[in-house]
Amino acid sequence: MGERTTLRGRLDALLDEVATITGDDTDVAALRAGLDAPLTVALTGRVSSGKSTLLNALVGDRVAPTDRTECTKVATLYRAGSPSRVEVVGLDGTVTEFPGQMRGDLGRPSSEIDHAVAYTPSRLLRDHFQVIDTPGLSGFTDTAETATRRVFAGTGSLPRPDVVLFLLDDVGGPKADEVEILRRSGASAQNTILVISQADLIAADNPMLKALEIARRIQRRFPATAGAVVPVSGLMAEAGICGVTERETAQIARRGDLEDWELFAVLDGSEPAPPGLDVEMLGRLEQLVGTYAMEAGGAAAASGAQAYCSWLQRVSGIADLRQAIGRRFVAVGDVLKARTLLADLQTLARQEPMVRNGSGASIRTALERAELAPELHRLREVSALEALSRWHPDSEVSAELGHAVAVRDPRILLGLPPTAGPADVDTAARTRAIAHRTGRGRARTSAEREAMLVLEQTYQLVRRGMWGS
Ligand SMILES: Nc1nc2c(ncn2[C@@H]2O[C@H](COP(=O)(O)OP(=O)(O)O)[C@@H](O)[C@H]2O)c(=O)[nH]1
Ligand SMILES: [Mg+2]
Repeated sequence: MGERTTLRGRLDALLDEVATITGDDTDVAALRAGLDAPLTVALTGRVSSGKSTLLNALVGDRVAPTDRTECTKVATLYRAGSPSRVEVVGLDGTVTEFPGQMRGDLGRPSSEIDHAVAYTPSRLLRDHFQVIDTPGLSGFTDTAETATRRVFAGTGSLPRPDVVLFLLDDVGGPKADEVEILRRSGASAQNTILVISQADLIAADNPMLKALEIARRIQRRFPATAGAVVPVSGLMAEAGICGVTERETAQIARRGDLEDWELFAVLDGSEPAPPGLDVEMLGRLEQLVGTYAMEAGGAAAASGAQAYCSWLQRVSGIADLRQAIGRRFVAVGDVLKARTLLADLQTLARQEPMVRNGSGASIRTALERAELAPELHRLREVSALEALSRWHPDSEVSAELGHAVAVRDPRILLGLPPTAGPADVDTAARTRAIAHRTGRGRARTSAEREAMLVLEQTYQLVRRGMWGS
């Protein structure tokens, strides 16, 4: 299989074509760089839902300022770079820069700022993803909706996210306004992960377990809105990853030695603190790890800081979130990037100079041709799967289409042993293709009919050796 037959190869050819049409390489070079860029993850949700805390946990460093009061006033892109510095991009296009980490005061009024870019020497950022932290949505008003839609669509100069983490801070799941915003913003199982944030606050007893039950319930209610619903305590993850000192851990262990009544008496000042207990430090720890992690983590803390930090990470749920992000990306990451590119090219084709000099129409023609190319068939598979999970989640072909999206080896697709030869693959693919062609008449919804059409094409491509990795 030559270069020509890969998704990336076809997208490169499309970009070459667009560069010829516009006679300008700079736009195209930026779009090509987007295909090579690490996955872009955006965090959105209400104010104080824990976005910045979770970002720090994902990045593995306290790079984003967090606060009880709203402090992230501008959308900020965190990407790998050294030394640490922040670029502030004004609405007027001017860029100012300061050394060090992101902070609340950016040296200009936030009303004049388009966005900021914070460069941080982080291995995770360099190798795996870049992250956009958005200002909180304060109540879901029209402006909030516009802001959320901009996150999904990619604001002017910020990259369009491949995956959006939508933080829910209410155990009831997305409220009506949030559901509406998600629906209208283009959230789907392929590009959205719902995060039950601050999961340690959900209940006094066993909050993480309860959060898991809630997550399952939400997943069943909104199969088409999110690819996963993951409960996470960003605070516990952040503390566990960024570290708690031995002295702090010793305080948590010491606290665990006390009876409840003793502790309350000490905290409200009616009893003097027993030897070795530092009430002031306990207060700070409450902010650092949260009440639940102090109460439930006493035993782990007794084994030292390292044991306590791994307990924090394990219980926080952050590994599940990382996995959910990774799974989306491994399965459909290149498809998401391809889609982002096509959307960006549509935008380019609509720009004023392009429309005026006729390049816009030529770009659109090139796009339409590319969209029909066999190399872009996976985009059609993912779109059909999205439509199916939205309109007909219990369809008989859901599992088969999901399988086609998730695997790359034709033999695995067809359930054949690794030893199966080309003739076996051809026979099995032919049978399936025919089944979908004849079965289409019995489809119960248009989403199901479309899915069967796409699957028939899938098997035809398998027969021509044009499907798979
Ligand atoms: N208990 C607990 N508190 C959290 C958690 N995540 C964030 N917080 C606290 O909630 C407040 C707002 O967090 P922040 O990350 O700044 O929210 P943002 O406005 O969405 O960026 C801060 O005081 C955090 O310490 C969490 O998982 N558990
Ligand atoms: Mg914030």
